[in-house]
Amino acid sequence: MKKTFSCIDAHTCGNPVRVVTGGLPFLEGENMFEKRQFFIKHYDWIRRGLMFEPRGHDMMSGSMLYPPHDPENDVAVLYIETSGCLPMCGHGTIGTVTVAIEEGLITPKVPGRLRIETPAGLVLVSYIQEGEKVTSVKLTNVPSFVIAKDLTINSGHLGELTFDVSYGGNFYAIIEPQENFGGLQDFTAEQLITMSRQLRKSINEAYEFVHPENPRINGLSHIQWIGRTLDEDSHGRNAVFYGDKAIDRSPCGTGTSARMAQLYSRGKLKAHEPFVNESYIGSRFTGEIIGETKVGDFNAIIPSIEGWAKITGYNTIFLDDDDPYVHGFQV
Ligand code: PYC
Repeated sequence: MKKTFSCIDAHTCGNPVRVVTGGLPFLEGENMFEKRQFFIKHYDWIRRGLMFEPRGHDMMSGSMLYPPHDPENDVAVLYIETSGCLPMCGHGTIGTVTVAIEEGLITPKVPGRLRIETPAGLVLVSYIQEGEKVTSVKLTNVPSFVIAKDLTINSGHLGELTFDVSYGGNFYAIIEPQENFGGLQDFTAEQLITMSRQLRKSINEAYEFVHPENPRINGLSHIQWIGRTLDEDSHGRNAVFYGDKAIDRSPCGTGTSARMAQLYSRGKLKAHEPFVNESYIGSRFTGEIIGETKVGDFNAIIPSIEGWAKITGYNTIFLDDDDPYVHGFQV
């Protein structure tokens, strides 16, 4: 059997976003979180086929658009990537909005604004369109909060490390420069990947992280290494590890949200101050704390993230059962 998927490929500040526009499966569920569970149970082969080699690569990520459940909203999004289906993805949202508006996939109820249902909750977006191009997308992310501070772990490669864990749509261990770690600038992407994989495993063995309002969001999935900025006008720089072999080429929307929540909780970032965050390759998002709230007993921020994306082309992809690698592979 051969299945055909129409895709529009794009990148957000360097990180790929493959928006699947044709061949989407019907998903059961009352909201995007339930639909995500249904997709994982019945259709994960689509994700693997479209994200893994030979049709994708270690950094590949993407999205699928569905009708909203609440008629007040414009669209619902399922995120897919090499590690699974993230509850929320910032760079994925910026890329998806750029593709959806430039290609006319959705008609916003209010031009320049979108209300997007994601598995992690409602995400509000504003965008700037100049002619046919979307030049900037700003999203209000889900409430972000620090769940644990000053934890320690024997990291294997670097010895003992101290870190905070913060939620920005995914759980992040944030490793700031310290005695055994001088900053991400001292390491190649390859080295960061090797260290992160072991570190994530050790942290998940030693600690448990559960979202206080949705226990099905749990476990540390991402490591965020902090380091010196490339541009003196920037306020931060990260290298975000996700999946098994990926270092985000963008500054990572959920990662930047988690980082702002951490800086805020440590009194190092105030509400309404711009936070220009660089990625491993030097591309930039501008974050801002636009409000404060509570998640369970935790003090949380409402972060906004602004960035840009570019469409790279159209892609018609076959998943054909006569191909031994129809569902992809990882090496
Ligand atoms: O931008 O939130 C993000 C993201 C998550 C994983 C890769 N990018």
